[in-house]
Amino acid sequence: KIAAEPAELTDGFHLVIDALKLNGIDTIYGLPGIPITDLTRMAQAEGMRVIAFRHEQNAGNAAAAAGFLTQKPGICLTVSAPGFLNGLTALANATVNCFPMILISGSSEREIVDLAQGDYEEMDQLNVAKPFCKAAFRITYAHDIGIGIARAIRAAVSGRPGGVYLDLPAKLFSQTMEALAGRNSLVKVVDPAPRQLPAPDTVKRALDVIKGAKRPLILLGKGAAYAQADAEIRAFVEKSGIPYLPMSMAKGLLPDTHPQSAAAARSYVLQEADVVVLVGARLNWLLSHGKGKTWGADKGPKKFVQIDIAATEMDSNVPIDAPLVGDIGSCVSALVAGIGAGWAKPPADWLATIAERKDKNLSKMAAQLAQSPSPMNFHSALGAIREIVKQNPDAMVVNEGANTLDFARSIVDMYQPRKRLDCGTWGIMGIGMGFAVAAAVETGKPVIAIEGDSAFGFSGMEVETICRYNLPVCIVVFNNNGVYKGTDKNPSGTADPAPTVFVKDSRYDLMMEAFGGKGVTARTPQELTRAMEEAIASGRPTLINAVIDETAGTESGRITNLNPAKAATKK
Ligand code: FYN
Ligand code: ADP
Repeated sequence: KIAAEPAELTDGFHLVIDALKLNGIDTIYGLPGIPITDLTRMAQAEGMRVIAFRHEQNAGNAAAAAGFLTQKPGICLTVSAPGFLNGLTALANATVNCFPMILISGSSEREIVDLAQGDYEEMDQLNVAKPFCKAAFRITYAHDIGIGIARAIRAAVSGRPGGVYLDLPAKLFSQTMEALAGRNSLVKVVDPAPRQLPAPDTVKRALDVIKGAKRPLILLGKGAAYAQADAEIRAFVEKSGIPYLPMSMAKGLLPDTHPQSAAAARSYVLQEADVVVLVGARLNWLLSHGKGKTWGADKGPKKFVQIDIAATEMDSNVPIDAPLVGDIGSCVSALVAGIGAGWAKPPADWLATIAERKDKNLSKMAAQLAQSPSPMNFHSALGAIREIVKQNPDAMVVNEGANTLDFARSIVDMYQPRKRLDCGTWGIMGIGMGFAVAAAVETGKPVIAIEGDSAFGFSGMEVETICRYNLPVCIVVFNNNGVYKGTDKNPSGTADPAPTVFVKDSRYDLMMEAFGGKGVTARTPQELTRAMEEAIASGRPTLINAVIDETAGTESGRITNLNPAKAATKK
């Protein structure tokens, strides 16, 4: 008698990897540990790129940035309870920013967790995650891995993109099933983010509102950058002749040097425009909720056209006169199709006044950039970086901080779409090194991370990760000895430093040297330029400790107004 051949088996580990690969996901950002250590090893063995971090929040931020750059959900893989919670901050941030991402966490055994019997890293992760993401799922059986991952992918990228949590209990990984049945259980998601065409009457309404404008303005947000509808957006701007204002991560969608950019006349155009076309930008705090002084409340009502994939975004802060619900590519194409012969460009006096305001601000900026104080201030250091980015327009720029963020936004021009990653919708610190790693991994281009010294502290340990994977990341730390500035004193007479100051004259560059990268201290724009040129030419991980005047900088940069006033001590 001949014994039957044992059937070839697969297991939960391999089904997870195969399901991701089948859907074109080739990179995992994560941090190994119980119960997903072997998953990271096997994923690498199966040809996936596994980027292991030193803290899950940074891995999560990397996954989020990868999602923004590629339109595929970035994957963050973490261990249970504390690792999961660390990743959750990034998941929440991805959701708030509309970046597609999936946080996959190993979890402890359900029956023990649900009876609160005290498992290793016990936590009801699925329920904890729910308020912080778009959707949350748990997979209990190996044969559901295919459909579970398909569901997570579609949830992350369809409609308004965002974060998805996927809970994988430890026992799932070692479950086996026949290999053929396993293969058949996998799902390749068909058209994960279907186009959503705007209804024709909504397009007509929008065109009518725009045609009625005397002082029209287009406002491009990071949704427009995410949409990868670059040619359509350019056609809309150029054919309509309407001036445009980019939100920070929409910079470069059209080059910042474009004659129609009104970035340098921001306050003026927000106040004066009578019709505003929002393209993938929300009227949240970054846009003063669409009302008040910023929007020239005393200058008469404005009309809004809003393009967004999320219907519920309309009327969130002010009434929207012409909502255009659909994907940006389809909506903008429909508008372009309506701009035919006989389209009247915006009135010349509107364009002329914007140009005048813009020139004034540009000259003011040029004068500031022409100065070279010692020690450097934000302008002189950023002036050097501005030239480097001009010479390397395909480099990725990551930017966080308070003053370092705000000055860089207006000083460092961007020339290509999706090259700028920053603090985003929440205005958070801590995205720096996670975003920088993803920018390097996903694009292969040089990365310039412009970091406030405080901001850098949140993810600084990832310089080891950058060195380990030998990524072409050049970090410039704007070292002014503290948060906002380095001059605060402790008024109480105790020996403690003020809460806003750091160790004076810190050598952040030595952190990079510790892991084999290149560390440089730059005290002049020339030294900064030289070090950046070398970093880009060599592709070596580099950290430049840029010494900035500790008196430079203002409280909270350009958002000082958000600081609650000291009511109790007010005279
Ligand atoms: C802009 N400007 C320029 C240029 N670009 N002048 C000359 N040349 C160029 N290229 C002008 C612009 O017209 C404005 O002047 C001014 O510079 C500032 O422009 P900016 O930066 O675009 O706009 P503003 O007013 O700061 O925008 C508000 C904001 C922004 C809320 C969108 O501040 C922002 O994105 N903030 C994020 C802050 C954050 O997240 N911080 C992290 C937390 S810090 P005027 O037109 O004269 O006004 C915790 O403490
Ligand atoms: P910013 O901070 O640059 O102003 P926001 O994050 O506030 O940008 O706005 C982005 C908007 O873009 C969100 O409301 C989101 O729903 C929308 N969005 C994202 N992707 C698309 C897309 N492909 N089509 C249409 N709208 C999109």
